[in-house]
Amino acid sequence: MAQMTLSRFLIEEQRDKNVISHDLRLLIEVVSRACKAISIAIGKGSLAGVLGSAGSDNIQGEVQKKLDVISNEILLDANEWGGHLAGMASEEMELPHVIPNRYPKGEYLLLFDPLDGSSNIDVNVSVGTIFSVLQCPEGMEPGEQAFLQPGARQVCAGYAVYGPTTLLVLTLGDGVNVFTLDREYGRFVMTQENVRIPEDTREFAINASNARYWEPPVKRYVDEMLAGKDGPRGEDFNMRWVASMVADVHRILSRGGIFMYPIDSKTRAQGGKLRIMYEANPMAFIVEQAGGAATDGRRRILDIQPEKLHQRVPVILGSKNEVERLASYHAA
Ligand code: AHM
Ligand code: MG
Repeated sequence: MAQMTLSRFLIEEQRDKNVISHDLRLLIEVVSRACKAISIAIGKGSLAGVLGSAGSDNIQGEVQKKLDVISNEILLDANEWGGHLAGMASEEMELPHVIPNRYPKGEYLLLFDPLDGSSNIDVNVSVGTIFSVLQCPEGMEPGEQAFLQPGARQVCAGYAVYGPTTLLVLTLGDGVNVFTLDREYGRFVMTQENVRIPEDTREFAINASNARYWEPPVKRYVDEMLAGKDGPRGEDFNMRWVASMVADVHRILSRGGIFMYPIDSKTRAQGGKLRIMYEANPMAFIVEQAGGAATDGRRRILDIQPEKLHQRVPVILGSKNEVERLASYHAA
């Protein structure tokens, strides 16, 4: 059979299965093209002078890397003229981006973290783009309020991971598929269909340097894993932490695992570390669609009603049985 390119896949989802609208197909095509452009910019690295910091801070007070700014611009430029969007919001911008009046407007809202894990960029470790798509509520202006919908309302979510290969992982709410960038032809080709996350795992991901700040349930859970064969779990566990959420989540999608950025006394005042709208929600949607689970410890992430665009949230996601075990420690 001919290769299943992303374009063909999307056309069939629209025309044959009626899973997506014409405009949503266009939106995903445009986002995938932007991810290709980001992949090319990242791939040039020092040769194009794109590494290092941009000399500015973003709304979260974090230092912006040149590639954070470049990736944000690429996504904005690619998406504003197509007529498929009502508005866009990004980790790198305080307020939603207004579609200029000279362009037509559509019904979708696009949210993104243009370059997640960008602190890894200068050391040549995998980074990625995370995106989430919502519908703009009818009759509502695409200001901040329109974006504040629980993750369960997402109509599409995905991420690109710029690693040894560039991958695009996508869900339309009907399973998860993985597409690999064929650099010679410049197109994404489906390389994994309907990915499933194993329900059990012996691998965990957490920034252990925060251990002294953790809450008792997280401390208990990690201590039990660290005790290995001799502890209550009766088996050994392995730890992996890339510090790029996309890379860590992609490993979990590929072979199982549990990812944790829980609430702790260091991040309590700000509500957690990761952002709900363009990090936790899209990843939670993908993970659930692949048979995994995602919680903040006490609530399903996708059920949380966000109150602010840049709101943070604790995140625990991955292999179902492990996520449920840690949630049960929170409930105990
Ligand atoms: P970023 O969006 O500014 O890159 O921050 C998010 C990143 C995640 O990719 C990763 O999981 C986490 O922050 C890393 O945190 P830490 O610095 O504690 O290892
Ligand atoms: Mg991020």
